[in-house]
Amino acid sequence: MSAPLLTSLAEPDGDRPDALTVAGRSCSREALLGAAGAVAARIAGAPVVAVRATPTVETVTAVVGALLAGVPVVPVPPDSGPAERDHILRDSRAALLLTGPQGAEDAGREAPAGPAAPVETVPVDLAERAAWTGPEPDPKATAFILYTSGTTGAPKGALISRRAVAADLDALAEAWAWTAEDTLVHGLPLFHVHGLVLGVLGALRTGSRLVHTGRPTPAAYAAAGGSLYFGVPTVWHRVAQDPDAARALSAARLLVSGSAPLPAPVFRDLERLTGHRPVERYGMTETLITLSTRADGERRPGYVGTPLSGIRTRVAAEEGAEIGELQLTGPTLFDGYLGRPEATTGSYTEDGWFRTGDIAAIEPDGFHRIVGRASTDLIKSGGYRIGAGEVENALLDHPAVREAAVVGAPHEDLGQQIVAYVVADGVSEAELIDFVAGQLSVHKRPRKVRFLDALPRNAMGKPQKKLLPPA
Ligand code: MCA
Ligand code: AMP
Repeated sequence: MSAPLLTSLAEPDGDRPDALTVAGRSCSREALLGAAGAVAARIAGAPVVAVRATPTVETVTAVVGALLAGVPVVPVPPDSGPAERDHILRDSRAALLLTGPQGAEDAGREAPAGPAAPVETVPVDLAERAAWTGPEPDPKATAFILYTSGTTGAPKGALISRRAVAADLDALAEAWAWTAEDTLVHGLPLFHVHGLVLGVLGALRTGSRLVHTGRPTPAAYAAAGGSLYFGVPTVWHRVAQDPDAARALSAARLLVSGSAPLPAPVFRDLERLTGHRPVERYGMTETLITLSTRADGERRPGYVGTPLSGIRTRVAAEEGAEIGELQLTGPTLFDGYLGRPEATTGSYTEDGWFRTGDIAAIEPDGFHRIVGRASTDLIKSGGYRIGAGEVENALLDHPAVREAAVVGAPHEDLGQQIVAYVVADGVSEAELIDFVAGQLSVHKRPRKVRFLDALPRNAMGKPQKKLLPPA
């Protein structure tokens, strides 16, 4: 029989009532396992299940239940509008959508309209308990289908296997000396690799306590009293702007940044205020985390360290150049994009290395530096990956918009902010921002809209984003 993916649940610690805390609600591992067992019994045999990924104990229970039963999980961003949610549900063919109790989880948020795709909504009830006795699923089976943006078109579903998750979490535990003695704290969304795979499954595999703060605010991080903290650079920038909150993190063991480049000034501010040089690590939905600095090693501003155990990297540089596309292989790589064999093939070189699309350099001592992305049409804003094409298509769905070009403009807090250039009549900036926020996830909305008489185009009629006026 294979080893369990969620090691710590095999021997739940019933005496620790706060093994898991999400947005102020706690439960023991035993309670989590019981409630997840009831979910597993309810959905066993389904080909795939969607989870409305609010930051709640119910979401964790739903994900754990699906993993127990060996049913692949499709996390759905809780604020996604009809266009994005429908695409995810239809493309993944999820017939079941697990949700928390409506109301409690949506406090202060407008209730979204029911899903238009043909799915049955299954509420997760934490009071239900069942002992799950099914066998540990095949490590080669899919754990997650994670929807992620490309440069054009709608997001693609990356197939992440159970063994890739296990390999990545074990490599990270080794690099960060992450053990059951740790208390992990973060407040990241539960529909991406960072918050869900590392931030939830990592705790359940290593056995560390988890405090999910609901939102990743500096005050909540300061109050949580953890030993290990995860954040995207925007979160660390906000912590560094709040010296009292930052100083409260001095007692931690390790501060970890990832999902986007950590600006060197933020690295230095954190060191000055907390006494910690943050660990920076690099990853992608398709590869999980592949490079990191280490708990017992040097941490250098601007560098993402060395390959994790089992990962090999190379830089495909032009003759004489030191920078080029970062390519990699290893046990953490995905199994392709659901239903898109051509996109899957296109993401590998002929000799089988994954093409990250990131431009990198490798120093003689093996430290990696991410220089930027090959395509300007993939935007990173607040640590979220957003395809310019998806936002352009959403804008073009508005009846008043005739042309649209979307770019990521440098932004001190978000890294990049989404700026839309449109040719449109009789519509305001606020209306277009709300329109995109309503169709896609809220974080995909442009923060600024600029109105032009025409988009700059070349002789072939192709829009020239480089010639757009400054944001
Ligand atoms: C604002 N809001 C609106 C609108 N404007 N709602 C509807 N329509 C509008 N026009 C509301 C939002 O719903 C939200 O409400 C509130 O305003 C604040 O939203 P926003 O301003 O967008 O938040 P922010 O402050 O800019 O968010 C910063 C953040 C966030 C918290 C750092 O960007 C974040 O969570 N980033 C994490 C991304 C991440 O985890 N990436 C990992 C990808 P309310 O407050 O009610 O919600 S995995 C990855 O990259 C790889 C594998 C790796 O290496 O990790
Ligand atoms: P996603 O697929 O949302 O997981 O985004 C992956 C992308 O995030 C990578 O291709 C990089 O462009 C970026 N990224 C993640 N971590 C880092 C980092 N530490 N430094 C620079 N870029 C990063």
